[in-house]
Amino acid sequence: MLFQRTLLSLSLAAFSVSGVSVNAAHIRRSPVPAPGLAPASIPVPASAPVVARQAAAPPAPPPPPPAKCTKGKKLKRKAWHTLSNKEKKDYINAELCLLAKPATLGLPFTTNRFEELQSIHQIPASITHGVGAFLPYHRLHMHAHEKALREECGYKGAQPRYWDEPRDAGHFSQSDVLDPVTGFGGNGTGPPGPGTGTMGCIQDGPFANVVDHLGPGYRQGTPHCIYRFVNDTVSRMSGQAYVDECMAKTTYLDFWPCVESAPHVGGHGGVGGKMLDPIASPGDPTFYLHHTWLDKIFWDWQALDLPARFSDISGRNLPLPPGSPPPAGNGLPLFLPELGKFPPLDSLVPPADSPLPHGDPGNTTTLTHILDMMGVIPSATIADVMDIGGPLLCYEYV
Ligand SMILES: *[C@@H]1O[C@H](CO)[C@@H](O)[C@H](O)[C@H]1NC(C)=O
Ligand SMILES: *[C@@H]1O[C@H](CO)[C@@H](O)[C@H](O)[C@H]1NC(C)=O
Ligand SMILES: *[C@@H]1O[C@H](CO)[C@@H](O)[C@H](O)[C@H]1NC(C)=O
Ligand SMILES: [Cu+2]
Repeated sequence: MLFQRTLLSLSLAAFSVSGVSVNAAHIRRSPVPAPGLAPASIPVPASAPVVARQAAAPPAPPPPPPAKCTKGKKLKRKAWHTLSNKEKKDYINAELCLLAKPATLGLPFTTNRFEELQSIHQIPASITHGVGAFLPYHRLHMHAHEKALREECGYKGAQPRYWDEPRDAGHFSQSDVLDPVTGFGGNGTGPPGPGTGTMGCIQDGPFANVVDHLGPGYRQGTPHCIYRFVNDTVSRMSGQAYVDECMAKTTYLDFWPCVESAPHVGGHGGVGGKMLDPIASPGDPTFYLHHTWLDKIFWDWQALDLPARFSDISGRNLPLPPGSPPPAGNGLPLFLPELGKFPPLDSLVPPADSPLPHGDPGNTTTLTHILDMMGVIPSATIADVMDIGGPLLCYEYV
């Protein structure tokens, strides 16, 4: 039991922070102002080129407010297994299109649009996991991915489909999601690629030849394949009993750690490999199906008590130190993936210039907390994403 607890806290605290400091370049890039919170430590270059550019150019007009979300405009997010083969193909082709589009934002070591979406998960990972912003951050990240598929790759379908994981819990290896023909390819049965340790590269499906430049962990610039290590036992933690355990929580403070532990780890560890990398896992496109399912759980929970749960947000802003005790469960067994072999533990230490949270008055996550999308889409506050039927997001689960 002690062993299991240590592992769970590792799997959660893989995200833990040690010695973060403000990344000034990253904050300057943020289009959302943080009133009164601009860190005094941002270095001003001697030649002050930023100031000079600002003086020459007229101030940019504020972006127009998002249009009202009406019932007819809501994008309908459906479960993957309910799609026709044509719908599945359209989604996968749009993902391949993101992989083929060049990167333009200057995010380190990114070569394409898909990696830019991965990068905005990797860079701030220490302030988006093990903290109150975990669910709102991933909600906006799913939306950024959806917007890119639709607006840049001609995807017409209603957005990131979700993986109805309780249906496949305990037998992920048989899931439609991992189908080699109509899905994302199967287990990593091939030889390990360079920099992947012992994890096998995926051999079939549309993503078998993808080369990813981000990860393991916070490492960058080490090209590798998508590797997987499907573990059906670990996938049991995506089962309905684990979801129900979270749905019964009555406050966000109890709800988010519940979701972040069993159902979250069930999907990441059930697929394994790249997906088990808490920092760089968006390098496996199944990440978006998994986190869209977690977002549905978040919304289903909010919908149990509206309007109160449009504003129920809390939690710490910085994760607990590694080795801290995991959140208390209610006795459901945990089937934790074997950690330590992959990703290498030293790749999970955040770099010293990792961003710090901003937008909150203190150390607790609030509605004014800023979710920084680093230029992939405009940044937003947690308040902006609490209602999936609000003007910014405008989608529903069907
Ligand atoms: C996935 O592949 C690995 C070997 O690469 C194997 O050890 C593991 O059992 C496989 N998973 C399943 C569910 O078959
Ligand atoms: C799958 O995970 C379980 C639970 O951690 C572990 O006991 C088992 O050895 C793993 N299976 C493989 C093939 O690694
Ligand atoms: C936030 O936490 C830091 C580090 O624990 C502490 O130094 C600081 O005083 C706290 N700030 C507030 C407003 O509580
Ligand atoms: Cu994440």
